[in-house]
Amino acid sequence: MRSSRREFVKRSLTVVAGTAAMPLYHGTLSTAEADDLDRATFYKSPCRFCGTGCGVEVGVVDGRIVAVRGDDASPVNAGLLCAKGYGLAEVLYGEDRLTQPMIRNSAGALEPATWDEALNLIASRWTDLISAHGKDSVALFGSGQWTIPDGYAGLKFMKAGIRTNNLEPNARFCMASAVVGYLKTYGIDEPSGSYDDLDGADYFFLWGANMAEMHPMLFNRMQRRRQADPGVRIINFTTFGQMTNEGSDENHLFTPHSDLLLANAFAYVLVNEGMTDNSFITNHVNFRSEVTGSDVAIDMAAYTAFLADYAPAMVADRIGIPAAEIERLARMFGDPSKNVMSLWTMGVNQHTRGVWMNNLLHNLHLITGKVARLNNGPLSLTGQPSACGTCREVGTFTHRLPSDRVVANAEHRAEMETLWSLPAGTLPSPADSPLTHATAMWEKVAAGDIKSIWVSCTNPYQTLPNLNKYVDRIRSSGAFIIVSDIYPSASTIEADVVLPAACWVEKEGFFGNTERRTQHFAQLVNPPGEARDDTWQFVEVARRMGFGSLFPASWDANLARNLYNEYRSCTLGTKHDVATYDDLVASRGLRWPVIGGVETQIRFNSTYDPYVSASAPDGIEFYGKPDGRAVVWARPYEPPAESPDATYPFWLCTGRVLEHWHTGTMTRRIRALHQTQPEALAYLSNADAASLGVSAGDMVRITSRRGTIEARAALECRITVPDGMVYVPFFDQSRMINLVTLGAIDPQSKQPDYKKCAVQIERVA
Ligand SMILES: Nc1nc2c(c(=O)[nH]1)N[C@H]1C(S)=C(S)[C@@H](COP(=O)(O)OP(=O)(O)OC[C@H]3O[C@@H](n4cnc5c(=O)[nH]c(N)nc54)[C@H](O)[C@@H]3O)O[C@H]1N2
Ligand SMILES: Nc1nc2c(c(=O)[nH]1)N[C@H]1C(S)=C(S)[C@@H](COP(=O)(O)OP(=O)(O)OC[C@H]3O[C@@H](n4cnc5c(=O)[nH]c(N)nc54)[C@H](O)[C@@H]3O)O[C@H]1N2
Ligand code: SF4
Ligand SMILES: [Mo]
Repeated sequence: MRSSRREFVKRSLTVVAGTAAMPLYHGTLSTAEADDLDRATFYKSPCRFCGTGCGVEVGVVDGRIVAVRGDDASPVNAGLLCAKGYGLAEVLYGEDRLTQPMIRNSAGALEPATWDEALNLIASRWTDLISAHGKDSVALFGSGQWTIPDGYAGLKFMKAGIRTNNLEPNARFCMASAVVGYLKTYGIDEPSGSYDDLDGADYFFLWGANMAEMHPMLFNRMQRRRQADPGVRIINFTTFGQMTNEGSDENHLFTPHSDLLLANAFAYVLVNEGMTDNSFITNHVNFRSEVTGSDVAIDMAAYTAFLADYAPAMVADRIGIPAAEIERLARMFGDPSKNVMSLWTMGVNQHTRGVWMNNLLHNLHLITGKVARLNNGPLSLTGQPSACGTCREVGTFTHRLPSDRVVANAEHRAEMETLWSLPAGTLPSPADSPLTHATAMWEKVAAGDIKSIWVSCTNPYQTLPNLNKYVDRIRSSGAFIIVSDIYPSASTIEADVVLPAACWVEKEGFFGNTERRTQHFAQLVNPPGEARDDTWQFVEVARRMGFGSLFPASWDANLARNLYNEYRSCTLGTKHDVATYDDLVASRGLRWPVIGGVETQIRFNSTYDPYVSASAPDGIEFYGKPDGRAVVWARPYEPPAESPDATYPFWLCTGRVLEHWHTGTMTRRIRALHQTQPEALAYLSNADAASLGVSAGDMVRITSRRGTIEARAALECRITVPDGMVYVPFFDQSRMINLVTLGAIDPQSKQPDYKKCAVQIERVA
């Protein structure tokens, strides 16, 4: 009975997408017998996977999830889901779920333990370390896959309890450049517009985003827009061919890292051909330059002079796109009769000048007035389901506090101390506890300065760049490693304590997606065995360390809800006001700022946004900046940290494929997805393969100055790379490409560049 129930039965799944390259489905995918499915009760939840934040309906029978379908009532996806969304139920039911805490014994083996033993051990080790080495000897490394209460509890525990700034998320590797980009340009994080703009824009420019595979639902909305209006165009700038190419009208391959030239060349054309919106510029824009760390005001004339180096004819060869094409595309962008969106993801953010590249894209919209207006705007796509809601809005970074408050600002710390009823001076300033971004934090662990780190809902032993720099040194440093996960992973292997976590709808939670939408989900099923949610884990250790007053016992019956309510109080009046608990339970999410229960579709525009002052010229005010004006930044080209040379002649680009989520811990347990992509391949061009003597399926060795791996070669298939490049996804624990990647970071956002480094390739004999 049980095993037949587990058989994967397809029920009326209809492919509805615009292109074969990017299937979206409508229907119910169920593991249940027909009778059982009839008995299922369906509950709403946001999807566990990507930052799109699709609404799913989860069918439960006898305490088990038996079906998943798209939520017709969700304004994000209107009933459709991608293949990962349909795999959600299987994520919970892999045979090797972690169900019991484990502690490494003196013989070096992980041994089952009780929660009390595990939590007491963590609390006593951390208390001892803090008294011997100070509060900055411990650290918490979290995740954009944390719920809002997980992140809020983790932040309060570390900053208000332990009083250390040693808190960072994996989101540092993901959208730190986008955050600093928004802050530098608008003075406030996250986009002005929303997904609604996808339904009305005329031209979509993709600047380094494989949307068909990574944000399939949003690509589908663009396809629907394109089908409805023959004038719509999708222009895909990319460094290699992927599924997104098939759904785009134009694909333009550019040289890695030359995007800085390309965006400035666009600006050159717009400015020099009079395609700028001068009244928008006069009313809403300042020009600044921050080339060598000195941030200075400039004017339009100086900006125009700066752009002189970026005439298409002068830079086209280095970009790899003909000058006439760049001019044609820039004119499309500037056409005053067209609504234009820019979209980008890791191509732009994982970049040693990711912040600059973000600013350059905002520039194009500001000089043409195509921002803060319906169907227009730059939209940075977020990767993880709550990178926005948890990491950015709650502020689970070393330097941040809730709602764009920062640790370095004494007033912000004081506001949080008041909200949390803490004595003045409780929250550590950067002088009390240094700000340590993610890769620097791991360097401190490797160097023995941080003596213990708690890894929660992330898998850094597979995803940190340049892993060889860290792993052996961490082992010999003797650091005490705590890992909370739902499955065994590259990180749990290294742990001294493993904590089994409850996943997604095994707990109550809240996620915040790319378009500022906060969404609630209820606990629908029990976690397996003794697994417990991350919030509970933090609260329990905090209490055992004497910080119980931060998390009153009276909250316990509704811990997530109480934490959310307290978090909400930190957002009120900050222009980040999130919705009430009840409104979230009753709705399919609401986009902040939410004032009087009403969400905000477009920020900075008085038609939609109550924070815009009545006197704002033409109803637009970039209120994140004191003078209400956004900044157009002069940002020059700067070469990448490493480029191919005679010894390491290939570009290595790394990233994802449709079927897998990051390190594959979840998607490798979704049978259909795992079977489609069982191992990570090394994608090569035919010409390079021929000159290397490599055929499809041969093993190749990929070596950089930092490390080496072997992988099977793939040629001319779904992913096509230009000559001189190899692409390797990072989902496969047996093909750890981060042994090879570069650790270089953007000096402003501290985000690593995983998209380019130099490697040599040889056939494995
Ligand atoms: N199926 C699936 N979906 C996911 C995820 C997943 O693991 N699997 N993860 C989610 C997360 S957390 C994230 S961050 C997103 C990632 O989403 P994406 O960023 O779309 O995906 P990646 O594979 O990381 O990056 C591939 C892109 O990088 C661009 N690129 C490479 N080099 C350069 C360059 O020098 N400049 C520019 N401008 N672009 C360049 C390529 O052109 C390509 O479009 O996906 C989210 N969605
Ligand atoms: N080479 C290369 N490396 C990259 C990137 C790249 O493009 N190229 N991209 C970077 C980016 S953008 C990102 S976002 C990171 C992602 O990097 P990671 O966050 O390290 O990767 P995930 O596989 O998402 O790890 C999440 C872990 O949490 C576990 N988990 C799932 N649900 C729960 C839960 O509810 N609680 C707990 N405690 N655990 C849970 C999963 O099993 C998994 O092991 O990778 C970065 N690394
Ligand atoms: S597009 Fe993203 S949020 Fe939507 S179903 Fe797919 S993985 Fe889930
Ligand atoms: Mo990400």
